[in-house]
Amino acid sequence: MATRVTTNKKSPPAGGRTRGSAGPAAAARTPNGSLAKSDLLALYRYMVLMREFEDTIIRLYTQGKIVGGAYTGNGNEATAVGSAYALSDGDYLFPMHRDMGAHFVRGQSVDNLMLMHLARKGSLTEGRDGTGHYTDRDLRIFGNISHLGAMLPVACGIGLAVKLRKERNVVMTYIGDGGSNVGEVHESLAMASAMRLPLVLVIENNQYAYSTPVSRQFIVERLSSRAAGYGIPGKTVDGTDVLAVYHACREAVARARAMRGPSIVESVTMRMHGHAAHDNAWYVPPKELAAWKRKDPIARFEKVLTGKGVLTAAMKKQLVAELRSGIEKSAAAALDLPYPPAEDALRGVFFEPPAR
Ligand SMILES: Cc1ncc(C[n+]2csc(CCOP(=O)(O)OP(=O)(O)O)c2C)c(N)n1
Ligand SMILES: [Mg+2]
Repeated sequence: MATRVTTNKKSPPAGGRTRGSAGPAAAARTPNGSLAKSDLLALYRYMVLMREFEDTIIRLYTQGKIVGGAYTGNGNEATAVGSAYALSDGDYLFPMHRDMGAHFVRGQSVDNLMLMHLARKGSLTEGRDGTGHYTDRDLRIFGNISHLGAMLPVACGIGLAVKLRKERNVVMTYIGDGGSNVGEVHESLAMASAMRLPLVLVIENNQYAYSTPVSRQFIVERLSSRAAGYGIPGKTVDGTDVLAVYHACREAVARARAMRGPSIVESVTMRMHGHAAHDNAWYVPPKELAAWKRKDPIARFEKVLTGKGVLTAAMKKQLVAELRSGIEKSAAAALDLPYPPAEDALRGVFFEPPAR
């Protein structure tokens, strides 16, 4: 496996396949990690893309075109995008179910993610799964499986491989406030810290684990304070502020790349929808939701960009129209494709001896 460390970013896709294209941010990054205007616009674009894509997923679900669950990261756009943007080409991403924007930042196409959600033939799992549970080895994206925390030991394994091969890549992974309590998270952090693995764990504290509020999950003030138990840095950031997330993750990534070991970044935000499309979140007090609505990550970043003169109302309108049309085309094309044949469902599950 070749070592690849560059600061190239993929072009934010409007829909369609965009693999391998270097984005406007490619050469603009300064060594201290400060962001050029093109980076700011790229971050904004990825966040809007995530919101637009997921709004479409919810619509397709309510139309009965997506079977199973439909999970979205409304409220998590700054966390998903800001964190993944701190990575470089050749790094590894282990996203969770609220991190659609991170897939896009790492170069995944709208088409591929649409095919995944619609479980159509030709999707990355050949239609066997209707969410983001896939692996794309080319892009070094290792998607989550249902069992919370189960991918953390796998992320550690990749980190160990990177270290043994003397590569300089970083593994970024995520866990929710609820998932942060499972045993594998502790086991993985114990191993990663003792072995100084190049791991960044983003804890997405979005106030709820399904219907359980954080007040009933733990009594520490900050989940990042748990880092002390592993002797590693832990930082808490405002998860509705994409720049705060980016800078905290960038620091953690730099530490990991220097083989100084793992870090925890706790990103505090709100899950603005129910657990999934089937859950109307009746248990969330309306006042709590309303307070977080005022901190919408996209609206918040829009204000920053408008204030800096980087974004205008006309640019925003054009961007949204362009992204929507790309997503619509992608959905229409995927809906035209068949489901995979039923007899294919078990393929790739059990060992298949080579044909004689
Ligand atoms: C080990 C395990 N326990 C329980 C579940 C069922 N489950 C799926 S998502 C979820 C809530 C997760 O909450 P959190 O980790 O805070 O992430 P969020 O959905 O809020 O982003 C639960 C309980 C599971 N998938 N895996
Ligand atoms: Mg949660």
